[in-house]
Amino acid sequence: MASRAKVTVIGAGNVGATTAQRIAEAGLADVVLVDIVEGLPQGKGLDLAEAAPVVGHDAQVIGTNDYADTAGSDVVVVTSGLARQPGMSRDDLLMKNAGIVRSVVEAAARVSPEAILIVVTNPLDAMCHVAHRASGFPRERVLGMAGVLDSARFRTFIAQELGVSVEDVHAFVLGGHGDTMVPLSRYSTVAGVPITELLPAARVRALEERTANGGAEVVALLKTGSAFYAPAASTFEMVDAILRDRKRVLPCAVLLQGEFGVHDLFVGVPIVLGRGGLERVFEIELTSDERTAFEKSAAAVEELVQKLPA
Ligand code: NAI
Ligand code: 2OP
Repeated sequence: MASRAKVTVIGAGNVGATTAQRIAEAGLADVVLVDIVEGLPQGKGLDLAEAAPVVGHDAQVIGTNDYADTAGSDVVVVTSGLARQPGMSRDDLLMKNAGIVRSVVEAAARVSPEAILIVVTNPLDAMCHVAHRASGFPRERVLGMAGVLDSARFRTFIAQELGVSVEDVHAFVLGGHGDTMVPLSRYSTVAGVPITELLPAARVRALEERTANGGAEVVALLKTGSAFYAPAASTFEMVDAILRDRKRVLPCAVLLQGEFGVHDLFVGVPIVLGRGGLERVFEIELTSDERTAFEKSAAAVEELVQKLPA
């Protein structure tokens, strides 16, 4: 009988621990939770393992500070990083998280050379570049999670606006994970009908803007942290698509090599996601306005990437 898959989640904070919980409770894979803080991943890992008899799953969950325990992972999720502190500029955060992502990816890739990496740490698209370089993995095995989350937010707002089930709402948000993200309303549908045919243009615009501010809206409410339930659910969806080879069409940050007219830059686009990771970039036609917005978003990512140390 085949053994369960193994997923390492680096960073046992809000997003990491909640992602570990989802993976284990779905019985999808054994989970190794890693953090730099001693005791934190061990404590959360033990707590999650002790929930198993009640939840009714057999996945193993452990916590560790030692990358040896992560060896042979099928998927490695990177959530380790700092939140922006008062007095810290965006660039300070970029440099600090780049250092963290580089070191954890180097350590994890050394012992799991065949793993697929899912990067979550912000600034997302720039951190994908760091992970790609640090791992030396091919682009098929380095993916960023943001588009699934941003699209989930857009779907939520559309469903609430129209009073319909979220299940019947599909949406695509492309571009970088930031203010310049590109919610594609023309491709966002309720039971196959584009929302541009169901809502006045001003309402569509308002939903797009709320989506682009979705992360900030939660931060403003929480005050001491950022969103983690929807980010963890979105990361889980990617892990599930990979381990169960589902060929899901999901917006993910991937290294574009000419697709959508972009070269050597991680940006969010729809892809076919399966056991091979990025199996195909799912190219769609953009209008000239959509293309302009996408190019602006890609330029914002490029600006951050240029600031990264070589
Ligand atoms: P958190 O602060 O709760 O957890 C971060 C964890 O990383 C902490 O436990 C910390 O000890 C750990 N850590 C720091 N340096 C480390 C190292 N060198 N090795 C191992 N662990 C280390 O933060 P949260 O809420 O879990 O967010 C994590 C990251 O994910 C942040 O950068 C956040 O901005 C980002 N994020 C990205 C989203 C996206 O859509 N891509 C959505 C939500 C969060
Ligand atoms: C979010 O969108 C903080 O990137 C994070 O919630």
